[in-house]
Amino acid sequence: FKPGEWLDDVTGPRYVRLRSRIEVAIRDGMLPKSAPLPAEREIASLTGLSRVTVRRAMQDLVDRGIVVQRQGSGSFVSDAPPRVEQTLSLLTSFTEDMLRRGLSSSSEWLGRGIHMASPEEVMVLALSSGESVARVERLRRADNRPMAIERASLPIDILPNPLQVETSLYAVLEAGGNRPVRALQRISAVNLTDEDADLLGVEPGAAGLRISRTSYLPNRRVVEFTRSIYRGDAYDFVAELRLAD
Ligand code: 16G
Repeated sequence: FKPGEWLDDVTGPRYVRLRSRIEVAIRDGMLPKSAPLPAEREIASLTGLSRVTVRRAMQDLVDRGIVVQRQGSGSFVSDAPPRVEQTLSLLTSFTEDMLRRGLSSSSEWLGRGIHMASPEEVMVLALSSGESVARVERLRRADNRPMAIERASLPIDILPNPLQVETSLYAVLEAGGNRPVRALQRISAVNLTDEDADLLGVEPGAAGLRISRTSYLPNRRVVEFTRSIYRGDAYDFVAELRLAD
C-alpha cells in the first residue's frame, strides 16, 4: 500500500476503496489464505488513512468472512471458501444461482417420491386431507461443498414423477409450463440439529438459516412449498431497500 497510489483506481468512500484493494490482493493471490495482515495501525501509517477508516474496512472484511481476527494474534486471510451473496429479490433456482457464480452445483438425494401429505402440506398446497404430494429432498452442494438441505413438496399433478428431477427442479417445472413466477420466503435463525450439521459438514449447534419458500404460478396456484436449512457460515442474503412511498 503506497500512499496515494491506490486511492484513485476505485470509487467510493475511503474505507470501501481500502476494502476492495485488500479483496483484490487476496483474490489475486498476493495475500494467500491464512496469511497474516498488517496491524490496523501499520495499515493506517502505510496508507495515510485514519485508524477509524482502516478499522471500518477490516470490520467489513471480517463480516464478509474474508478476514478472520484472532484474539491476541491479529488478522489473517480466511482459509474458508468465500460466502455466497444471494439477492433476495429474484426468484431463481439453486442451479441457476451457482451457475451464475461459476460454481458447479450438485445434489445428494435424501428422498424423492410420492407420499401422503402432512397436515402442513395439505394447508400450504391447498390439498384435501388424504391426498398425496411429491417430495424432492436434497443436500445441495456448490463445487462439492455442502450448502443447504432442501425439502420441496409439490402437488402431484404438477410433478407426477419426482424421479424426473435429475438436476434442477425448476428446469423440470419450466419444461412442464409450471415455472413459478412469484414466491414468499421466510428466513429464520436456527442452531443446526446434530443430523443437519452432519449433512452440512459443520459443528452441531452451528448457526443456520431456515428458509421456507412458497411459490406460485401466474394463476396464483401454489406450485412449490420448500423448507430449507442453509449454512449460516456460507451465505449472505442481500436485499436492495428503497424509501417507502
Ligand atoms: C432454490 C429455492 C428452492 C427451489 C430450488 C430449485 C430456497 C431458499 N430456494 O434453492 O425453493 O426448490 O431453488 O432449485 O428455497 P433447482 O432448480 O436447482 O433444483
